Amino acid sequence: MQIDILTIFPKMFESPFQESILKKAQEKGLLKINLIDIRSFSRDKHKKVDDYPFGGGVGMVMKPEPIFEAWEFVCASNPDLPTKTILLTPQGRTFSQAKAQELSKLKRLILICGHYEGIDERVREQLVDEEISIGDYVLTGGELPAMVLVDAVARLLPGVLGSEESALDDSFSDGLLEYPQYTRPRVYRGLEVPEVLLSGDHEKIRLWRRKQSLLRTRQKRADLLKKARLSEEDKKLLMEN
Ligand code: 9D3
Repeated sequence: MQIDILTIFPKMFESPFQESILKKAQEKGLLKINLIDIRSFSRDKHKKVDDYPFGGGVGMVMKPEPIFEAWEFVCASNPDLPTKTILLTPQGRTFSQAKAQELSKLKRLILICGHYEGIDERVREQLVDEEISIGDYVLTGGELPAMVLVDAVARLLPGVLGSEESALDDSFSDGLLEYPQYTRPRVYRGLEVPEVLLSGDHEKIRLWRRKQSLLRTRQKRADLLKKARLSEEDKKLLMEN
């Protein structure tokens, strides 16, 4: 997958994309991320990327020309790839695991990070296929949301996660929260690991974990439990408490 990110703050992305799983995905050639500095497409002598809103009002609006030209530049760099252009904006639909799954099937994404009080509407009309928000709270720009989206999508690309950490048994994929995890030591400050996990009885462990997932989800995220499709075994496990 190729992801082109149009931003006025390309440096914000450097560290997050050069660590851990995103770094490995790029090294393995499974993911190519291009950072495009919108400012470098400004023809203005001061490299301006924003201006006052027509009609008056507070704040600044991102100018259309540098964004259009940056977008045309990245499109032309690889014109045959089917492409989806996404604007990160508080006005978008809220991002979700289902959306991450959907986007992970695509060959190429162009992400536009909004800023200031907004972005010239003609960018939305002409370039943008979809608008995405990461939740109902106010951030300073679309950069952190773009990183969130890239992280969530990249880990779903085939080969990015090892079979160990496979995305298949994620919380949110089956709609339940994860069961409690423990590692050594068996007793820490007098606090013991649940006996069943040391029993070696794999069926008993599976049932305990499933039950913990179900109970936790009911306790912490009742909204998720309502949506989850539960087996007869699941229903029985929940009835026990
Ligand atoms: C003046 C009204 N504001 C909307 C609440 C304008 C505004 C605030 C913050 C416009 C842009 C921004 C910067 N935020 C984003 O660009 C953004 C964002 C967010 O703030 N929260 C969650 N998801 C996203 S995606 C992009």
